Amino acid sequence: MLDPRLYLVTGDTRGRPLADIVGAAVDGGVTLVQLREKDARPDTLAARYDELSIAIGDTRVPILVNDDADVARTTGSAGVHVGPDDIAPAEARDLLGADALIGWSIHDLAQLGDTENVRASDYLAASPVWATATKTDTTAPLGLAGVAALRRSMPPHVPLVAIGGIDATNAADVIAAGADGIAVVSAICSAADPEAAACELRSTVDDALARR
Ligand code: 3NM
Repeated sequence: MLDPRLYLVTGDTRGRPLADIVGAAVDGGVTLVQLREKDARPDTLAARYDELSIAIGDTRVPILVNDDADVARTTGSAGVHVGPDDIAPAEARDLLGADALIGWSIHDLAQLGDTENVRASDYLAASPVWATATKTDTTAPLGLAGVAALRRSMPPHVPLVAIGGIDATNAADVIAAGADGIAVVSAICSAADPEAAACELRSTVDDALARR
């Protein structure tokens, strides 16, 4: 079952072991994890997946792999998240099967016209909401109005997560704009206390969802 409320995408951990950060974040309330290591070779990515899988134990929090559907398949991960430079969601679905979780980055309203790939996706990720130092080669920021416009134009049953520049100070605004969850890198990976950061974000999201 996909719970998109608090989605941790892995990134710079300030020198701390990634598995420790992810384990702590899941203890703090993360509901979904994406292993994202842009320059890693497939075997390194697979080894990292195994570490994360051990770190989250029997919590059943799904771990998706960024970009690499082959690593997602060989590791037995929950699925894959793909963007514009990767294979399409429909292709990932063919490769990974009906039970896999497939996420797709959405950068503008026009992309929603690609109904085959929208249909193949379990969630869409509005990206980026705001400019972020974590990833600078993004498309133009959507802002809250862009998130709201995507939500209005999407199939209602498809969850929308929002990514890019989100932290505890603006997470509630993103949910109020129509996102069903937030995806963050630095707000957790760079936090001095990742478990506490996840806990704060999760309660902020839950409160904002309850107010809708
Ligand atoms: N994808 P932070 S922005 C991984 O726009 C990623 O597609 C983006 O990092 C996109 O939470 C982003 O530190 C990084 O702002 C988000």
